[in-house]
Amino acid sequence: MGYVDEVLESVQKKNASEPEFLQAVKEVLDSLRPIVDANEEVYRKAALLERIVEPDRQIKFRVPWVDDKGQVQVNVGYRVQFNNSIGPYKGGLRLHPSVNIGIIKFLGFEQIFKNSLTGLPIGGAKGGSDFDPKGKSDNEVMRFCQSFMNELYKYIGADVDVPAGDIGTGAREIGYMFGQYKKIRGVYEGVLTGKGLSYGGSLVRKEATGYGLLYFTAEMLKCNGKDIAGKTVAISGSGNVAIYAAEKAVQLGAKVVTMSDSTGWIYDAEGIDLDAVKELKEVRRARLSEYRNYRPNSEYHEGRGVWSVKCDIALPCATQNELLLEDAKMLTANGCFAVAEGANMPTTLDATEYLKANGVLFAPGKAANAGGVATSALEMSQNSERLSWSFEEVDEKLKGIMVNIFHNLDDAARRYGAEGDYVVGANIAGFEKVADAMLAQGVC
Ligand code: NDP
Ligand code: 2IT
Repeated sequence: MGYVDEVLESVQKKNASEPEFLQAVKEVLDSLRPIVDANEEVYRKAALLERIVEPDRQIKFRVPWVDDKGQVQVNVGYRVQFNNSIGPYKGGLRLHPSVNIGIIKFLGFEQIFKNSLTGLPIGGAKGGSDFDPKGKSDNEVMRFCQSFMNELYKYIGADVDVPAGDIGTGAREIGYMFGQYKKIRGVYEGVLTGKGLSYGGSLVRKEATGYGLLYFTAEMLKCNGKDIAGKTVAISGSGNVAIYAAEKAVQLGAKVVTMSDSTGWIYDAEGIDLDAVKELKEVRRARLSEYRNYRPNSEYHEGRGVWSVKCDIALPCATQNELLLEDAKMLTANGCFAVAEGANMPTTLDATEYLKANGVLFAPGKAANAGGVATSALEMSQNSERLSWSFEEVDEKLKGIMVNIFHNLDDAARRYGAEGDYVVGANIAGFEKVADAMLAQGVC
């Protein structure tokens, strides 16, 4: 049995109850086969693959907090510090009832390669809790965040581990967590990114993942003789990533016709009214079903279905495994020619294979959505030098990083005989730097 298959078998045995983690590891290791074959002796001796699939540490803790009725509630908190070979641990905090250790491990594992692709010195980590911010008052969210930080502060720091936002964690939650960290440690440092602009946040961080996704997609299209202007785009999700992906798509001349939340999806043939979505989601924290109050000619559908509409480009920006094989078939049949992942692992493995086999340009999340964490790293730089850069400066850097990522993975795919396979390219390009650093640093 080859080295990759041996490690895959062992990972499957040890993590049988963590399907999302197994899915992420399988996708990465399968596509690393050409580089592993070329370096098998060195990697085997150093147990490089066995080490890269095992987190440095997994932290799990109780998060008790008091709700508005005076009742004590208990949630579980996690931080998985996966790999710090190329820089301090870095990755978001997800607050969603579906959070468990397997989901945090898959996200932390993906983050290693994504962070490496940015070209910036950041290692891979992820954390979060099964706390559900939906329907909670600001005071309840604050008490939860303070309790979460009462434990997390022990394990993080500006040069150690720098968390940020993810599903359910936005500027409000980061603010409460930053306040509590500062109160406990008495240190004013860039321990979190995605901070408010008045206390060390970076311009463009809010927009960065969505904007970066479009910068990447535009470059991918350009290098394949296509243009984003005039195209119809289907987007899923209506959170941070989806909203700013839609904004940049429109700025680049495309028309966005769908968005979704966990309850249903909207179709607006004339193009989504983003001001309405921002007001619904960023201000009122309401359901997308209310969009029809703003745009009576639009459609609202309960449940799934966002990938059933006719579009040229699909941008899944909600959550993992939201684009299934049947969706890939519908998209292809309807003439969609590019799928770029704004979310982490939104496309199932069989759907990815189908899209690639049918000539759809496919941009994997660890490359296409890296603009968020890249701009977080720019926030860390600004915090370190105690300066703030202008919107234009950060946006220009973000654009340069996304264009570079595309060319690095395009080159890596070519070097290993997989031209046009951006999954293989992203995994190999992300892995190369981490592998090199791990080998150089000895057994640790
Ligand atoms: P938000 O919480 O801002 O928005 C999430 C959106 O996805 C909401 O519309 C939400 O609907 C929907 N959603 C979440 N879970 C589900 C589910 N189980 N089923 C259906 N819809 C769901 O999160 P973000 O926009 O920040 O994150 C979206 C994705 O992008 C995630 O995969 C995240 O890991 C990834 N990502 C985020 C980055 C960032 O900088 N924020 C960076 C890189 C990747 P509802 O409100 O109804 O729950
Ligand atoms: O998945 C991701 O890259 C994020 N949620 C952003 C992480 C970060 O540290 O900015």
